[in-house]
Amino acid sequence: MKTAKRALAIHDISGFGKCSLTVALPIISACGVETTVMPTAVLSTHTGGFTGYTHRDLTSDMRPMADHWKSLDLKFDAIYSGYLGSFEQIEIVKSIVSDFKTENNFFLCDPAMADHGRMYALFDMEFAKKMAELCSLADIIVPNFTEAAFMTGEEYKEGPYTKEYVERIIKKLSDLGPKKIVLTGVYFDDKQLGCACCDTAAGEIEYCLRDRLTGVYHGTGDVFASTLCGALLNDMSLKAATQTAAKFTCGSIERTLEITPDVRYGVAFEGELPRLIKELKRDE
Ligand code: PXL
Repeated sequence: MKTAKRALAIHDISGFGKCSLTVALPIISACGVETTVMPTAVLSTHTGGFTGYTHRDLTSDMRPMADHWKSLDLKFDAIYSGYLGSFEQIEIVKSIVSDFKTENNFFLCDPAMADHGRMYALFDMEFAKKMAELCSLADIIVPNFTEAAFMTGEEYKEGPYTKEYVERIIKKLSDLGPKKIVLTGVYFDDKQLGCACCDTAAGEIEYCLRDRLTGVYHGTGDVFASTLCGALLNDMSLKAATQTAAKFTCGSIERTLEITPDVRYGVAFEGELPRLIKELKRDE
Protein backbone atom coordinates (compact mmCIF):
# COMPACT_ATOMS: atom_id res chain seq x y z
CA MET A 1 0.00 0.00 0.00
CA LYS A 2 1.27 3.48 -0.87
CA THR A 3 1.20 5.88 2.08
CA ALA A 4 0.35 9.54 1.47
CA LYS A 5 3.24 11.91 1.86
CA ARG A 6 3.03 15.14 3.79
CA ALA A 7 4.77 18.44 3.05
CA LEU A 8 5.09 21.51 5.23
CA ALA A 9 4.94 24.70 3.14
CA ILE A 10 6.23 27.84 4.85
CA HIS A 11 5.39 30.99 2.88
CA ASP A 12 3.25 34.10 3.15
CA ILE A 13 -0.27 34.08 1.80
CA SER A 14 -0.81 36.86 -0.73
CA GLY A 15 -4.57 36.96 -1.25
CA PHE A 16 -4.42 38.05 -4.89
CA GLY A 17 -1.68 37.52 -7.44
CA LYS A 18 -1.05 33.77 -7.38
CA CYS A 19 2.23 33.17 -5.62
CA SER A 20 3.48 31.69 -2.34
CA LEU A 21 0.80 29.65 -0.50
CA THR A 22 -2.00 30.27 -3.02
CA VAL A 23 0.22 28.39 -5.48
CA ALA A 24 2.04 25.91 -3.23
CA LEU A 25 -1.08 24.49 -1.59
CA PRO A 26 -3.07 23.63 -4.74
CA ILE A 27 -0.08 22.37 -6.69
CA ILE A 28 1.40 20.16 -3.98
CA SER A 29 -2.06 18.81 -3.13
CA ALA A 30 -2.66 18.04 -6.81
CA CYS A 31 0.55 16.02 -6.70
CA GLY A 32 -1.23 13.75 -4.20
CA VAL A 33 0.70 15.14 -1.24
CA GLU A 34 -0.96 16.30 1.99
CA THR A 35 0.09 19.91 2.56
CA THR A 36 0.44 21.47 5.98
CA VAL A 37 0.78 25.24 5.72
CA MET A 38 2.55 27.75 7.90
CA PRO A 39 1.48 31.23 6.73
CA THR A 40 4.18 33.71 7.67
CA ALA A 41 2.10 36.79 6.81
CA VAL A 42 -1.18 37.68 5.14
CA LEU A 43 -1.13 40.31 2.39
CA SER A 44 -3.87 41.54 0.08
CA THR A 45 -1.51 41.09 -2.90
CA HIS A 46 2.15 40.24 -3.38
CA THR A 47 4.61 43.13 -3.41
CA GLY A 48 5.72 42.70 -7.04
CA GLY A 49 4.37 45.79 -8.73
CA PHE A 50 1.32 46.47 -6.58
CA THR A 51 1.19 49.38 -4.17
CA GLY A 52 -1.09 49.94 -1.18
CA TYR A 53 -1.25 46.29 -0.19
CA THR A 54 -2.26 45.26 3.32
CA HIS A 55 0.23 43.25 5.38
CA ARG A 56 -0.34 41.35 8.60
CA ASP A 57 2.78 39.81 10.03
CA LEU A 58 2.41 36.35 11.59
CA THR A 59 5.97 35.87 12.83
CA SER A 60 4.83 35.47 16.41
CA ASP A 61 2.57 32.55 15.40
CA MET A 62 5.28 30.56 13.63
CA ARG A 63 7.07 28.98 16.58
CA PRO A 64 3.85 28.21 18.52
CA MET A 65 2.44 26.47 15.41
CA ALA A 66 5.60 24.38 15.12
CA ASP A 67 5.51 23.58 18.84
CA HIS A 68 1.93 22.41 18.57
CA TRP A 69 2.83 20.13 15.65
CA LYS A 70 5.72 18.77 17.68
CA SER A 71 3.38 18.00 20.56
CA LEU A 72 1.22 16.05 18.08
CA ASP A 73 4.35 14.20 16.92
CA LEU A 74 3.69 15.22 13.31
CA LYS A 75 6.25 14.21 10.70
CA PHE A 76 6.85 15.79 7.32
CA ASP A 77 8.29 14.21 4.20
CA ALA A 78 9.35 17.64 2.99
CA ILE A 79 9.81 21.09 4.45
CA TYR A 80 9.47 23.70 1.73
CA SER A 81 10.18 27.35 2.44
CA GLY A 82 9.76 30.26 0.04
CA TYR A 83 9.35 34.00 0.46
CA LEU A 84 10.24 35.01 4.03
CA GLY A 85 9.74 38.53 5.33
CA SER A 86 12.54 39.11 7.84
CA PHE A 87 15.76 37.91 9.47
CA GLU A 88 13.64 36.70 12.37
CA GLN A 89 11.50 34.54 10.08
CA ILE A 90 14.65 33.00 8.59
CA GLU A 91 15.89 32.19 12.11
CA ILE A 92 12.54 30.58 12.94
CA VAL A 93 12.62 28.48 9.76
CA LYS A 94 16.12 27.33 10.73
CA SER A 95 14.74 26.17 14.08
CA ILE A 96 11.84 24.40 12.34
CA VAL A 97 14.31 22.59 10.09
CA SER A 98 16.27 21.59 13.15
CA ASP A 99 13.08 20.24 14.77
CA PHE A 100 11.56 18.40 11.82
CA LYS A 101 14.39 17.47 9.46
CA THR A 102 15.37 13.80 9.57
CA GLU A 103 17.43 11.47 7.38
CA ASN A 104 14.28 10.45 5.55
CA ASN A 105 12.86 13.80 4.49
CA PHE A 106 14.14 16.80 2.60
CA PHE A 107 14.29 20.55 3.12
CA LEU A 108 13.68 22.46 -0.10
CA CYS A 109 14.58 26.14 0.19
CA ASP A 110 13.49 28.58 -2.49
CA PRO A 111 15.35 31.79 -1.62
CA ALA A 112 12.55 33.85 -3.18
CA MET A 113 13.82 37.41 -2.70
CA ALA A 114 15.13 38.80 -5.99
CA ASP A 115 14.91 38.69 -9.77
CA HIS A 116 16.24 40.46 -12.87
CA GLY A 117 19.28 41.79 -11.00
CA ARG A 118 17.30 43.41 -8.18
CA MET A 119 16.17 42.48 -4.68
CA TYR A 120 12.37 42.48 -4.23
CA ALA A 121 10.81 45.49 -2.52
CA LEU A 122 11.68 45.61 1.22
CA PHE A 123 14.90 43.51 0.97
CA ASP A 124 18.58 44.45 0.90
CA MET A 125 21.88 42.63 0.34
CA GLU A 126 22.19 41.79 4.04
CA PHE A 127 19.02 39.79 3.62
CA ALA A 128 20.63 37.82 0.79
CA LYS A 129 23.49 36.86 3.13
CA LYS A 130 21.01 35.70 5.73
CA MET A 131 19.09 33.68 3.14
CA ALA A 132 22.38 32.03 2.14
CA GLU A 133 22.63 30.73 5.72
CA LEU A 134 19.23 29.06 5.32
CA CYS A 135 20.21 27.63 1.93
CA SER A 136 23.29 26.09 3.53
CA LEU A 137 20.97 23.84 5.57
CA ALA A 138 18.91 22.75 2.58
CA ASP A 139 18.82 19.47 0.71
CA ILE A 140 17.63 21.30 -2.40
CA ILE A 141 17.79 24.98 -3.34
CA VAL A 142 16.02 26.63 -6.27
CA PRO A 143 17.55 30.07 -6.86
CA ASN A 144 17.35 32.15 -10.01
CA PHE A 145 20.53 33.87 -11.25
CA THR A 146 19.92 37.04 -9.26
CA GLU A 147 19.42 35.14 -6.00
CA ALA A 148 22.38 32.90 -6.77
CA ALA A 149 24.68 35.85 -7.51
CA PHE A 150 23.56 37.84 -4.46
CA MET A 151 23.98 34.87 -2.11
CA THR A 152 27.43 33.91 -3.38
CA GLY A 153 28.90 37.36 -4.02
CA GLU A 154 29.34 36.45 -7.68
CA GLU A 155 28.77 39.24 -10.22
CA TYR A 156 25.18 39.25 -11.54
CA LYS A 157 25.03 39.01 -15.31
CA GLU A 158 22.21 39.11 -17.83
CA GLY A 159 22.16 36.18 -20.26
CA PRO A 160 22.78 34.63 -22.67
CA TYR A 161 25.11 32.80 -20.29
CA THR A 162 28.22 30.79 -20.90
CA LYS A 163 28.62 27.30 -19.47
CA GLU A 164 31.64 28.59 -17.51
CA TYR A 165 29.53 31.23 -15.76
CA VAL A 166 26.75 28.73 -14.97
CA GLU A 167 29.25 26.23 -13.64
CA ARG A 168 31.02 28.86 -11.55
CA ILE A 169 27.72 29.93 -9.98
CA ILE A 170 26.76 26.33 -9.27
CA LYS A 171 30.16 25.64 -7.71
CA LYS A 172 29.77 28.69 -5.45
CA LEU A 173 26.23 27.64 -4.52
CA SER A 174 27.42 24.15 -3.69
CA ASP A 175 30.11 25.68 -1.44
CA LEU A 176 27.27 27.10 0.65
CA GLY A 177 26.40 23.50 1.54
CA PRO A 178 23.09 22.40 -0.06
CA LYS A 179 23.03 18.86 -1.43
CA LYS A 180 21.18 19.61 -4.66
CA ILE A 181 20.83 22.74 -6.75
CA VAL A 182 18.29 23.68 -9.40
CA LEU A 183 19.34 26.99 -10.93
CA THR A 184 16.53 28.60 -12.91
CA GLY A 185 16.61 31.11 -15.77
CA VAL A 186 19.46 29.43 -17.65
CA TYR A 187 19.83 30.25 -21.34
CA PHE A 188 22.66 30.08 -23.83
CA ASP A 189 20.79 31.66 -26.77
CA ASP A 190 17.47 33.42 -27.35
CA LYS A 191 15.64 30.25 -28.41
CA GLN A 192 15.66 28.16 -25.25
CA LEU A 193 15.38 28.75 -21.52
CA GLY A 194 15.42 26.41 -18.54
CA CYS A 195 17.39 25.13 -15.57
CA ALA A 196 20.69 23.61 -14.61
CA CYS A 197 20.49 20.92 -11.96
CA CYS A 198 23.28 19.45 -9.94
CA ASP A 199 23.50 16.80 -7.28
CA THR A 200 26.64 18.01 -5.54
CA ALA A 201 27.59 14.47 -4.47
CA ALA A 202 27.90 13.46 -8.14
CA GLY A 203 29.06 16.91 -9.24
CA GLU A 204 27.62 16.57 -12.73
CA ILE A 205 25.49 19.42 -14.10
CA GLU A 206 22.47 18.54 -16.23
CA TYR A 207 20.51 21.03 -18.30
CA CYS A 208 16.74 21.05 -18.84
CA LEU A 209 16.01 23.58 -21.55
CA ARG A 210 12.69 24.24 -23.29
CA ASP A 211 11.59 26.54 -26.09
CA ARG A 212 11.50 30.08 -24.74
CA LEU A 213 8.10 31.73 -24.24
CA THR A 214 7.54 35.46 -24.44
CA GLY A 215 6.62 37.57 -21.42
CA VAL A 216 7.71 37.74 -17.79
CA TYR A 217 5.00 36.66 -15.39
CA HIS A 218 4.87 37.01 -11.66
CA GLY A 219 4.85 33.89 -9.48
CA THR A 220 6.42 31.48 -11.96
CA GLY A 221 9.26 30.76 -9.51
CA ASP A 222 6.72 29.60 -6.93
CA VAL A 223 4.82 27.54 -9.51
CA PHE A 224 8.08 25.89 -10.54
CA ALA A 225 9.39 25.21 -7.01
CA SER A 226 6.01 23.91 -5.77
CA THR A 227 5.80 21.48 -8.68
CA LEU A 228 9.39 20.41 -8.11
CA CYS A 229 8.56 19.71 -4.46
CA GLY A 230 5.44 17.70 -5.39
CA ALA A 231 7.26 15.76 -8.11
CA LEU A 232 10.18 14.89 -5.80
CA LEU A 233 7.64 13.63 -3.26
CA ASN A 234 6.38 11.35 -6.05
CA ASP A 235 9.85 9.80 -5.96
CA MET A 236 11.04 11.36 -9.20
CA SER A 237 14.75 11.92 -9.74
CA LEU A 238 16.02 15.51 -9.54
CA LYS A 239 16.24 15.74 -13.33
CA ALA A 240 12.82 14.20 -13.99
CA ALA A 241 11.21 16.42 -11.32
CA THR A 242 12.90 19.47 -12.84
CA GLN A 243 11.57 18.52 -16.28
CA THR A 244 8.07 17.99 -14.90
CA ALA A 245 8.18 21.35 -13.09
CA ALA A 246 9.50 23.15 -16.18
CA LYS A 247 6.81 21.62 -18.39
CA PHE A 248 4.08 22.54 -15.91
CA THR A 249 5.36 26.11 -15.59
CA CYS A 250 5.60 26.55 -19.37
CA GLY A 251 2.13 25.07 -19.86
CA SER A 252 0.78 27.52 -17.26
CA ILE A 253 2.46 30.46 -19.00
CA GLU A 254 1.08 29.39 -22.39
CA ARG A 255 -2.43 29.38 -20.96
CA THR A 256 -1.83 32.83 -19.47
CA LEU A 257 -0.69 34.38 -22.72
CA GLU A 258 -4.25 34.10 -24.05
CA ILE A 259 -6.14 35.39 -21.04
CA THR A 260 -4.31 37.66 -18.63
CA PRO A 261 -4.76 41.43 -18.63
CA ASP A 262 -1.73 41.96 -16.36
CA VAL A 263 1.52 40.06 -15.68
CA ARG A 264 1.18 40.87 -11.97
CA TYR A 265 -1.88 38.61 -11.79
CA GLY A 266 0.22 35.44 -11.97
CA VAL A 267 -0.04 32.47 -14.32
CA ALA A 268 -3.05 30.32 -15.21
CA PHE A 269 -1.70 27.15 -13.61
CA GLU A 270 -5.16 25.87 -12.66
CA GLY A 271 -6.00 24.66 -16.17
CA GLU A 272 -2.71 22.78 -16.29
CA LEU A 273 -3.31 20.78 -13.09
CA PRO A 274 -5.23 17.88 -14.74
CA ARG A 275 -2.31 17.27 -17.09
CA LEU A 276 0.15 17.32 -14.18
CA ILE A 277 -1.99 14.86 -12.22
CA LYS A 278 -2.11 12.57 -15.25
CA GLU A 279 1.65 12.76 -15.67
CA LEU A 280 2.28 11.86 -12.03
CA LYS A 281 -0.22 9.00 -12.13
CA ARG A 282 1.37 7.37 -15.18
CA ASP A 283 2.79 4.45 -13.16
CA GLU A 284 -0.36 3.50 -11.26
O1 PXL B 1 6.81 34.65 -4.95
C1 PXL B 1 7.42 35.66 -4.53
C2 PXL B 1 6.64 36.49 -3.55
C3 PXL B 1 5.94 35.90 -2.52
N1 PXL B 1 5.29 36.63 -1.60
C4 PXL B 1 5.28 37.97 -1.68
C5 PXL B 1 5.94 38.61 -2.70
C6 PXL B 1 6.65 37.85 -3.66
C7 PXL B 1 7.38 38.52 -4.73
O2 PXL B 1 7.30 39.67 -4.98
O3 PXL B 1 5.92 39.93 -2.77
C8 PXL B 1 4.55 38.77 -0.63
